[in-house]
Amino acid sequence: MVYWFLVHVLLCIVLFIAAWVYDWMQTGRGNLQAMTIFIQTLTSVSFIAAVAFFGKALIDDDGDGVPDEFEKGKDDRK
Ligand SMILES: [Ca+2]
Repeated sequence: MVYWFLVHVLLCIVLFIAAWVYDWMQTGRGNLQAMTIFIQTLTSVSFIAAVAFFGKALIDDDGDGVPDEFEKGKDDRK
């Protein structure tokens, strides 16, 4: 599920850049306003926090398919 979300986000970023380049080629000039908003979004606090969260969620040391971040507290209940 984490991988699916990451692939989805990456696909959207690649799609945006591809569409932006296509628009540049079609109109002859880059849409700097759209690119500025795109860069602002990528460097926003919430996006950085999301990337950090998914980076953590990808760590699964015991290999049971459940990210270790989501297993926190599980051992306490035993
Ligand atoms: Ca695990």
